Amino acid sequence: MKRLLIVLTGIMVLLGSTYAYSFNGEFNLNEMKIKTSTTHSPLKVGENAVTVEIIDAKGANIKDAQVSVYFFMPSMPAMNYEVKTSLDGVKYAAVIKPTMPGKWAADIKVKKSGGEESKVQVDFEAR
Ligand SMILES: [Cu+2]
Repeated sequence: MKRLLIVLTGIMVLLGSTYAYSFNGEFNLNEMKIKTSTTHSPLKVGENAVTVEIIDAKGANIKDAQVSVYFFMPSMPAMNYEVKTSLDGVKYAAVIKPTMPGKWAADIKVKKSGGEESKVQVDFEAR
């Protein structure tokens, strides 16, 4: 019984560390659902292709928004970069380049056509 608890705790810690700093996520923003993803998890120092998918309340992809990714190191505010995305199919794609390993955050900025800009924050790690 005790061993089972230890194993379960170990699994939870592992899952926690995998999920907490992944760029992959799903967020609610106003009436939209924002899905962020990358093929590398965690991200690496250097170039990483990332995508942002925006889905409206009816489940349809929003494809006419302006989407940019502002990413920075919360512990080193001078390290900050912003990239615009371009629509690739139904997703907005960009390449982001964390310049050193550690904890980063990205503001996913979404401006719907004729609307105001809003954003969600993704915490991620680069290794
Ligand atoms: Cu830094």
